[in-house]
Amino acid sequence: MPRLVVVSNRLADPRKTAAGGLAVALRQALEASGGLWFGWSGRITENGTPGEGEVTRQQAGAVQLVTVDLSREDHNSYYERYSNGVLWPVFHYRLDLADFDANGIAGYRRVNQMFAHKLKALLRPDDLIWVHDYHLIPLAAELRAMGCTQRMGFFLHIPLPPPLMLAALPEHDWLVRSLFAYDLVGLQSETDVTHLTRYAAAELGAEAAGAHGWRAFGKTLQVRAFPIGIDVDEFQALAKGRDAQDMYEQLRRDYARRRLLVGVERLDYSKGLPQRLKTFRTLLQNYPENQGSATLIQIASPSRESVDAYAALRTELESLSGAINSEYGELDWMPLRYIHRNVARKRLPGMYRAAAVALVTPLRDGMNLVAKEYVASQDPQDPGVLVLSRFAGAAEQMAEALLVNPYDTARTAEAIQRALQMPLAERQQRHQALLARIRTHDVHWWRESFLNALQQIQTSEDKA
Ligand code: GDG
Repeated sequence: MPRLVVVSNRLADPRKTAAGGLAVALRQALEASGGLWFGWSGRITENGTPGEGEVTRQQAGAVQLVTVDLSREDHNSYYERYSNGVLWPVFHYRLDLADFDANGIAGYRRVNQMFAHKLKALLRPDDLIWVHDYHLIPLAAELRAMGCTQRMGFFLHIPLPPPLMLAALPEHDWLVRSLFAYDLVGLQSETDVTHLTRYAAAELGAEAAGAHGWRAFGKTLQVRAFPIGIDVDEFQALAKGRDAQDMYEQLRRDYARRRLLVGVERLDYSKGLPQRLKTFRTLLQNYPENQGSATLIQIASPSRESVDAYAALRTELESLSGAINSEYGELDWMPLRYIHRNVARKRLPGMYRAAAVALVTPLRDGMNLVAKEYVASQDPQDPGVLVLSRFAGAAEQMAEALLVNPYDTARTAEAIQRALQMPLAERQQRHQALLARIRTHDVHWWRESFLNALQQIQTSEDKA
């Protein structure tokens, strides 16, 4: 195998055991090829010059970690204003939340150029380059402009919106054109693939070229779905650990006479949290037998707090959870435990296992790994039920979950009620089918399928 070069905005330190499945999977591939992982260091230099950043090199076993610092101005424009203030909302179908006037695009291009420049100096002719996520869409185009002909693949972790919505981005043409500098673009779902290829045909005049191939302005690109998975074995091992067991036993004790529901995510407007809390209130209202019993533990870990839309969401959630608890709470029971803090990863499987129902109801999500983690954590003899939004990429693979429209609070509440009352045999059947699928399509399968597809593409003579 050629040397693998992974580029992502942030690096997960592969030496830390708290790293998640994705970091573990990438580390294994990087170790096997003596690879290089390149990205932002996480450091911001207050008075740094835009477009310049100090490079740090570290060795972690067989893997070389190379990171670049960002100036305050670059961080602000590339990361906050453009990546998180424009691309994230548009790609999650939230044109209303995108700040198109924030002028981050110049910084976005500048940082991609700087990364390309620094990375080029480290590349070998036969490297395999794998770029991750929306922060770095134009990276390959910048590398090609500098004469790099290595094979390059890109994986988008977030959804790709329908063509007309993508076209709302002032820079849509430039952005999608720059994807054609890659040899392979991987997306989370078939829906995303359809959106990108329809956009390319309609807006760029691209034509189909063989299986998965699209050709425009003399360049050929393969576009395919590679739904990301979790490391099922690693997660199940975590579930057997002391921390997860303690969490499980404590929750089972505390809620022995009650039904536990759980939701876990970063506090983000794509995750449908206000709708979820309203749905939970509807459940208590429409099915009053749940009063005094059903308890939702909602973890919303802090995320991107400097972006305005996130601060507003936080206020809305605090007010909603206060209202639900004061309306329905009893002296000995509070319906909602809303926690705006990070929970240790080692404890998560215990919490998942103790919950009769998981609510994974994003308004739009690339994949959603929590849905898969919940399934992996269950006791196959007595599994809980997954209530999953049809708008999560995971829904394409997880049809045995109860699929819901999170905007429809009454019917989602009905689905939750059904989940709470589901007979054991049906729960077992659904869980067995889901577990089998997330096992075959785990994170290792994802990595290997992407890298095999990339390696099989002929070298990129038409790219430079
Ligand atoms: C992007 C895409 C796609 C959450 N809260 C805590 C915590 N988490 C962990 C979960 C899970 C991960 O974070 C979240 O993964 P998701 O897939 O749900 O969502 P994003 O962060 O938005 O990720 C998404 C993913 O990329 C991969 O391609 O699936 O669609 O948006 O692992 O367990 N972990 C800990 N404490 C928390 O409080 N320790």
